[in-house]
Parts: sequence; structure tokens; C-alpha cells
Amino acid sequence: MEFLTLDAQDYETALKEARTVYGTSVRVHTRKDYQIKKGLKKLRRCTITFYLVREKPLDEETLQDLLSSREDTGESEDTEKIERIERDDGSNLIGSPIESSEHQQRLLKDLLEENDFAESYIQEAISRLCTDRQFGTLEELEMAVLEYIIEGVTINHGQYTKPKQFFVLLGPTGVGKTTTLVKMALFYQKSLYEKEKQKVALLSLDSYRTGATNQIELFSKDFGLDLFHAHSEEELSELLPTLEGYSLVLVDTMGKSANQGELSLHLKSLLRVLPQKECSYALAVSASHKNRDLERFVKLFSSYPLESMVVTKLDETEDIGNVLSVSKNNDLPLLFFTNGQKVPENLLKATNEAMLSYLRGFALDLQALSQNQNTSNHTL
Ligand SMILES: Nc1nc2c(ncn2[C@@H]2O[C@H](COP(=O)(O)OP(=O)(O)O)[C@@H](O)[C@H]2O)c(=O)[nH]1
Ligand SMILES: [Mg+2]
Repeated sequence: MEFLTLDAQDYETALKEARTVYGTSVRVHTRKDYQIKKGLKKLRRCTITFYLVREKPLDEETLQDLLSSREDTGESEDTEKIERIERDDGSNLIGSPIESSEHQQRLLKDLLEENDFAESYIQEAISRLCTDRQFGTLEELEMAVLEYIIEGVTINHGQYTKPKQFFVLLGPTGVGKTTTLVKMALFYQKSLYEKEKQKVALLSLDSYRTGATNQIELFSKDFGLDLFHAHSEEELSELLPTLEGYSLVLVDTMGKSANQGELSLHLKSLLRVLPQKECSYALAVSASHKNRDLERFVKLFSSYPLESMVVTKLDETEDIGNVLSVSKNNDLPLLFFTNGQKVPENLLKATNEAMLSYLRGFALDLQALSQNQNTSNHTL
């Protein structure tokens, strides 16, 4: 079998160029992502090695051929990223052909299920991607799935660069609101207000008088953050002139039990004291919650004008499909991810790159693909 190589600015371009010349018979064997220096800049490049097939499924012998020829090259896994997966249907190469529409539906369903996407999400994806469409290879199918996933997610970019003055984080008790707000305060102070010190403040609204304010006090002391407390409308009204002096006030809320925050009329009337036009409401949920629980929390807090979703505890789960399904289903843009208890380290902007890093089961090299995403939105 003859192998051909092609070099381009990125993987997608290389594949497109190969297909322009050879059509759909192109099957990628390996890819190599690397960087070259051009002046002060570093430019990404990608070389693909591919072969051509007749438009019929590869037989077992050809597959073996392919695998052994790859072993013959003796190249190390470090320099060549080999696209190989182990699937129980026997296809084990990214270029493996897809034989039938049932086959492609099964591959799509398996892939989305493996990532814990909701059943309704999977059904919609199948009808959107598979109706009247037959993918030639696993790679084509996976690229379409990735596109579908990424298109379905919105990110609240404005909140990173031009946040409203008050950011109110709602959500069930124990989900990580307080910890996340401290991380966010440090993120904003560093990224937006580094030169003008003390422009970010924390405001703790302990409407239940739970006494759970110790933790936030310790954090603010440790990190030199300004912290304010209010238990009543009067206290909050009195604080407003002082809070006006801050560019960003991150508002911590708390309830007595997982579901009570949103039921608190007291919290609601407290929040009404804030200038509503300057308030951005977000819901904190844990990535380890089941899809059904996530939907329930979105409903419970739906009386607030939620603008975004903060997803905590990504370190405690391997899947992100549940969160992406809920975000899409409720048109709720993503804002931040947290992936551990460490303050301020374990906070990520909800970029496509971060999202891709949590997807699994793909034969495609998602890490390399995510490097091609817009680097201006890099994780922190
Ligand atoms: N593993 C993990 N734990 C977290 C994360 N964020 C917060 N926590 C922990 O979750 C617990 C509850 O956090 P807290 O901020 O008090 O939640 P709140 O009740 O919503 O304010 C604490 O032990 C935090 O350290 C995270 O991203 N990963
Ligand atoms: Mg708390």
C-alpha cells in the first residue's frame, strides 16, 4: 500500500487539500502536529500521512497490512500521534469505513452515551446528523459530532471581559459557590483589574443566618479580598454606596439545604435591593450531578433571570455530556468550570478547548484539535 504525505497549516486544511486531489478515498493513517518559528511568531503546522482506498470497506487483511506497516516504520508514539481505537465492532482506525446507516447511528449513540449526554440530546443529534447522510469514515463522523457538540454550546464571553457590576451566584448548598467566587474574584483581579487594585469585592448574603460565613472570611483574609456581609435589606441598602466604588461585586448566596436557596423569599427580596440592570445571575451546578438533577436545579432557579452556568467539581467525574446537554436544552451559556478545591488554581474559563479536553472515547486526537482552537480563550 502506498502512503502519501501532505503538509498544511492545520489538520483540517491538510485533510481538505488531500480530499480536493483524491476525493473521498483518502484515509488518514497518522498525523503530526508541530510548530515552526517565523520571526518572533510560532506557527502551527500539521503533516498527515494518508493512503487511498477503493470505495469499499477495508477487509481484515488490508487492516492488518496497515497496522503492520505502521509498526515497521519504528516511529515513536511521541512524534507520531497514532489514531487508533479499540471498538468491539472490530474497526480500529480513524479511517475505518462506516458500512451502513445503522452502523453510523450505533457509533454516534455509543460515543455520546459514553460521554453521558442526555437521551434527548442523543436522539436530536442522530436525527440532525444521520438523516439522509452517510459518513464515509469514523473520522468524518467524529468531526461532525464534535461540530455538533461545539455548535450547541454557548459561552458567556461578555462576562469575562465586560462583567456587569454585580455577579450573583445561585445554586444548591455544597455545590462550591463560595469557593468558586473566591477563585473568580482572584481571576478578575488578575485579568481585568491588575493595575487598579481593590476593584473586586465579595458580598456575602447570608439570608438564613446559617453562620457559614467563616469560610469566606478566611479566604478573603488569605487573599486580601474586600468582603462585605448583609443579612437584611436595610443592611444591604446601607452598603450600596460603598459597593458602588467597586467595578465588580461577586455575590455569594446560601441556603439551609440543597433546594432551599431558590425558595427563599428573603433572599429574593434581598437581591432586589441591588440595581437589577447591573446584575448578572448565574447558576452553579456540579458536573457530578445526574442529568435529571441538573434539569431540576435549572427549573428550581428559573424565577431568576439566569445568564450563565458555572460548572463545579469536574475533577470528580469523567463526563461532561450531562452538563452540555443541560446547557443546550435550556439555552444557558457556560461561564466557568472548576476542577478541584485549590484556590485560585482550579478555575477554567469555559472554552471550547476546555470542553474538548473533557470529551472521551473519540478516535480523533482531541488534544491536537483543541490546540487549533482560538488560543485567545486559553484556560487560566
Ligand atoms: N473536588 C472539588 N471540590 C470542590 C470544588 N469546588 C468546591 N469544592 C468543595 O466543595 C465543598 C463545598 O464548597 P462551598 O464553596 O462551601 O459550596 P457552597 O455551599 O455552594 O458555597 C468544599 O469542601 C469545597 O472545597 C471542585 O471544583 N472540586
Ligand atoms: Mg457557601
